Amino acid sequence: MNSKLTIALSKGRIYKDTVPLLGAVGIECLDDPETSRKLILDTNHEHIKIVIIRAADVPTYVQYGAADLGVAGKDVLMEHGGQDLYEPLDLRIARCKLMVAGPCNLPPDILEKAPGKRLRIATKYTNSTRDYFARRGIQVEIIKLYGSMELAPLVQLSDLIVDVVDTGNTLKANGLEPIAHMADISSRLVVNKASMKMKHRLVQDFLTRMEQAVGVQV
Ligand code: PRT
Ligand code: MG
Repeated sequence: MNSKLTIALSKGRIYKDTVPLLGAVGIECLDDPETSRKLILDTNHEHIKIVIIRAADVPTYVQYGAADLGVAGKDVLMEHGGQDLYEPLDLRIARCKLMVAGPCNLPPDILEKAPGKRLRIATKYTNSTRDYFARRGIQVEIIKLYGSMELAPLVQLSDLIVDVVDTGNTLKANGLEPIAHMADISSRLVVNKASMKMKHRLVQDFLTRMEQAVGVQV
């Protein structure tokens, strides 16, 4: 039986919030991704490695089995579609909300009242945005961006944006406000389907201990 485990994490929020949970199950990183340039990090367990990748790439690495496990935001998982992944555990970290937002001076019923033209929406969450508006029968034009969505309405690139919001300070600082709540977001532990079968004992043991760590955390 293959007894190695690879866990995919992204730098920043997710790494910062996952480290205490891993610590609670006895796994410690021997390198700090914020200061090291290494992309494969050793841990205090010879057979457990951590790979550091972009947040949006975590589901892809786990889907293809390049990592057995990963931690990804629900926003990223909804966008990916979740093919070939199990999503067994809500880690309740990196919480935020996926929201439609726009300039503060817009009429509050902007979404219900068709403004006579298609609303333009700038976002990196194109799939979630398309689904959300299609389910409500609202015609929109979606403009794909890779970041700094808050800028788009300020320079008339779009009428609205769809983005994750935590404190709302970034919206406020740019004269924007939330218009509709699309989903509550937190990060999930995802597992490759083949790893779940082939490394069942190892993965199941890890999951059980992580579940306990999450229980203690809340
Ligand atoms: O940054 P990079 O382009 O590499 O990738 P990423 O933005 O996908 O990664 P990262 O690390 O920024 O976010 C990882 C995950 O954290 C996301 O997929 C979400 O699930 C979750 N998360 C939680 C957030 C936030 N809170 C959050 N506030 N992701 C992003 N933000 C952004 C927000 O969009 C705003 O621009 O942070 C900014 C500050 O937010 P406010 O509302 O507190 O001002
Ligand atoms: Mg970011």
